[in-house]
Amino acid sequence: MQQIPISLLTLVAGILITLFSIWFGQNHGLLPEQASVQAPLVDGFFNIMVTIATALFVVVEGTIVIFLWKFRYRKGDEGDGLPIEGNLPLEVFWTAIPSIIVICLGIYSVDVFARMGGLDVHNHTSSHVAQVAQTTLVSSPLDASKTENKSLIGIGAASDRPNKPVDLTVDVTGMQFAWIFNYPDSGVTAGELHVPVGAEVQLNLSAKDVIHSFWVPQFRLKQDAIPGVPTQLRFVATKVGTYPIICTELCGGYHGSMRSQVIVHTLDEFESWLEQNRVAQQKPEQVVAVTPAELSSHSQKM
Ligand SMILES: [Cu+2]
Repeated sequence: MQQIPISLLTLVAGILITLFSIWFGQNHGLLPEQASVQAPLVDGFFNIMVTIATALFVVVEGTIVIFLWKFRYRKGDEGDGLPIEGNLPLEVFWTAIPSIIVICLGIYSVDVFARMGGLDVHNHTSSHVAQVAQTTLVSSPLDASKTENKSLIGIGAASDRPNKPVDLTVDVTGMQFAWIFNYPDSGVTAGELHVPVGAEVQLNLSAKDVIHSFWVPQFRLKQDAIPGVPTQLRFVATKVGTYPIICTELCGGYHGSMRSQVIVHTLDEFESWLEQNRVAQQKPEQVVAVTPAELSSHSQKM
């Protein structure tokens, strides 16, 4: 029987490994569900890395196993192994391939970052004359001064929606060991983040004591909250549901318990939640301040 040429075996193995890696890259099941418009972008990048890593793993580990078997000790073989020294073409080859892969991944990652809005961080707070905000409270100088955020760090408008106004602004404060969410347009403060599905949400992040990091795995978004340095995070939630908010910067002894939740509502649900909390949290002084003239003079002192 004739032997199968080694080049043909290599070709078939290459095709099988490629097909398996592509399949595994799409079906690894390592990530939680996608719940923001940014999530598919991040996952596309992650899946490509998993595909490449799978192929490398199978090739390297497979070669080790095959060679362990093929060049195993045979009875009576007491001689030395072949003295093999460097192989320049081979070394150039195995240096060039990873270099090209890493450069391509670098370019792709910057592209994903840009499409998520990482390169377009502006102060959008002036433009939040949005549907959601309108239903809650009249804009006032007090609100404007509160939402002032000159941050140029974070995630801004996604590149396919560069001029889309922000529908909802939330001031997020990180402190040892809790997140506080303040809705400047309605004066509501909460320990959990409530947002309407499909709305362009901007979080203005700050920290009271040490660096914290705001992370929602299902959104694939993460942003540091830094004392004295305002940061921002814009996102659009795509799925109604409750997702964890995790502090992902080691911030002290109870860092592990610094967790909250983001509740993504339908727009109707969100509006009734906001209205309920606005009424519940309204103090007598604030009721007096509804007169626009008084509001502007008071806001100077604050
Ligand atoms: Cu923290």
